[in-house]
Amino acid sequence: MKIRTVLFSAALAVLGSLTAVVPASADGISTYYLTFRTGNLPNADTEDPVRVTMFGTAGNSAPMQFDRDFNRGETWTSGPHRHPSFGTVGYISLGKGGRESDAWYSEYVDIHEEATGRVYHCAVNEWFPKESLTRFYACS
Ligand SMILES: [Ca+2]
Repeated sequence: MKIRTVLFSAALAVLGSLTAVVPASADGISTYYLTFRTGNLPNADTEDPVRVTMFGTAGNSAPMQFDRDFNRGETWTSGPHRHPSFGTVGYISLGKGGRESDAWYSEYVDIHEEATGRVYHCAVNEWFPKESLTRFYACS
């Protein structure tokens, strides 16, 4: 128990030093825009819901769900989304529901953080099958 407490404190200290170098708005709330690129391939579009959670050095976003038609060859931006800053974005989980049994080809998800001006590129370049599926993708 003692060792766990020490490790936890050390982890908090590391997180604290990481967040200290990331500029955020005065109230600690950041504004994010998410851009989804759907491939220009036959059947690449989907009517199934798409879900994203963003993971950073200081926590993660709430799970977000997008209930809309993602069209073939489309680049679509969602936002603004206001959320407590979670530091430098490292990866996302990207999922697609299976309600409509509609496969989807995602090329990438870009995350624009307004306060820092940073754009994180999360390359996907994969099919999501008809069934519900969630995978993790690195962002840089
Ligand atoms: Ca499709």
